Amino acid sequence: MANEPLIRPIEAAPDWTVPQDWDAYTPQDHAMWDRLFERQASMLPGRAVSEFTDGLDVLRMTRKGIPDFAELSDRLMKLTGWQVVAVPGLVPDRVFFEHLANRRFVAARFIRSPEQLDYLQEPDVFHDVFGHVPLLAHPVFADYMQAYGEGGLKADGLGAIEYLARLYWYTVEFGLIRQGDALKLYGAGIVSSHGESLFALDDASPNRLGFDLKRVMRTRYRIDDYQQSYFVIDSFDDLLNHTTQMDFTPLYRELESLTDLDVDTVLPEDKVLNRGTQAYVRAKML
Ligand code: HBI
Ligand code: FE
Repeated sequence: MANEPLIRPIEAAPDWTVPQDWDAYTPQDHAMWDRLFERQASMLPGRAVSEFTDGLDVLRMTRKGIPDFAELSDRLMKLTGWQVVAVPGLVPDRVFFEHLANRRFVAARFIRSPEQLDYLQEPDVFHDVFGHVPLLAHPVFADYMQAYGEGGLKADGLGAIEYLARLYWYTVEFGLIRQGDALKLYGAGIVSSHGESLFALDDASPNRLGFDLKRVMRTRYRIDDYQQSYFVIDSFDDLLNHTTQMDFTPLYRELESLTDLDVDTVLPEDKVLNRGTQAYVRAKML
């Protein structure tokens, strides 16, 4: 999350966009995309929500190489009215929300180096495009992302960005969804990570709790390792209803009077699907 001041590079437009400059990618860049893509595409069917894998197909993302944002935008525009625009890296919160509210998804254009195969601090084009873009082809999720951007612009004026950032974190980035009796992945931070795609579904360590808007907005998150709690939605319709049928202003006021919750807290009133052992973090602390 962008808390430190960011400086707009001189080559970026006032809205922070830059040309993707697709022709500048090297064969090594494309090979890195293909390597990451193949590793995820072979394990995600059955683990990721079907809307995610459908998105890869309808957007023709199954073809080799780093996607051309202009071509992706053409396809997305016809399906849900979204575009993908390139930015140099993290952008200020307001700029980010402004783009989302206008159905533009901002994506990094650089790709990680081989040393960063499994972990990198800043989102790269694989995280941003493979992780986030497929669900933008789904009409309900597409509307949720726009509503999030609009909510962000309002939250900014109310000093409540942190609460809204938590909602983004525990849904768009690290969300799980229930389909029938099974849990599936939909968060971009999970589906773009090989390790977390296994951990989030299969490991006994993390809590898996039913989604509750106020509960999520109270909960801190960690940016340096796998999550210690995941929140499970029942459907994308449900998620959209939470954000569009509610005025968050009274909720923010209430949240200010409540304590923040730690990453591993389980409350008596939580809908606990799995109570985590937290063995993964404990082992790391030894
Ligand atoms: N910028 N490029 C980029 N990508 C993000 O996901 C992003 C950002 N700036 C701010 C931001 N996310 C978050 O702080 C908001 O969700 C609150
Ligand atoms: Fe992301």
